[in-house]
Amino acid sequence: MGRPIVYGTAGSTYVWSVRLALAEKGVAHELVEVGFGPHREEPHLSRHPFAKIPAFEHDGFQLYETQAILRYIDEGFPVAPLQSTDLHQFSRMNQIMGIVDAYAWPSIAAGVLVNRVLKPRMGLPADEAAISAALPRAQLCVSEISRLMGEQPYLTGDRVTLADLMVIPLFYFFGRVPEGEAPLSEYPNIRPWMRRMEERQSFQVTKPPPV
Ligand SMILES: N[C@@H](CCC(=O)N[C@@H](CS)C(=O)NCC(=O)O)C(=O)O
Repeated sequence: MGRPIVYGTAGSTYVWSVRLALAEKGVAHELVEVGFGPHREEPHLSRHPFAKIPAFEHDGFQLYETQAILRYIDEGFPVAPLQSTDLHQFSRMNQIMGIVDAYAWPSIAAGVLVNRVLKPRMGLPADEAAISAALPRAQLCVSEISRLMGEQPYLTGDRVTLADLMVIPLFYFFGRVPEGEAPLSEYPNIRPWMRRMEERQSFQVTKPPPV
């Protein structure tokens, strides 16, 4: 089998989740740089007609949508499984992955991080109203993920699953802006879980370079 190709940029939370999954499996991959912004030009549009990142390719098989890519990686490289066979843990993982797509990414990434981090980097003003509007939902995401995790070392049990890999990039970046400081520290299980994730080799080898 050839090396998977990930199209995107290291600082994208979704791209990072895909790279984390590959690293957890010990699968080397190629990262082909496709930056932020509307990727509407070819050849990216052929890989991802919705003009987002990541796109993924393995042995000529092309795929987009992070959840689909993550499951492909876990099923395609069976070593070190990232999905539990326990029905409750498996369902909790799927629930948290759904929370990321429906609520956490739109509030934490699109609402807070894009305005607090990305726009200023591009010389654009932050939309403070958008940040304020996104914060209650971002805080709810943290509290709900904390509640679902409970006393377990990882989000759905004793082992890292795809849910942990979808959440950690968002919480890591959220922890680096003033708005994320209080919500992430409010729940006793969240910071220790983040530290556990950040200590993993997969995190260390995929961590985006500081900009
Ligand atoms: N549903 C997509 C969402 C991907 C997504 O929103 N990616 C962001 C970067 S983290 C993006 O491409 N943003 C650029 C844009 O919206 O133009 C997935 O699960 O992969």
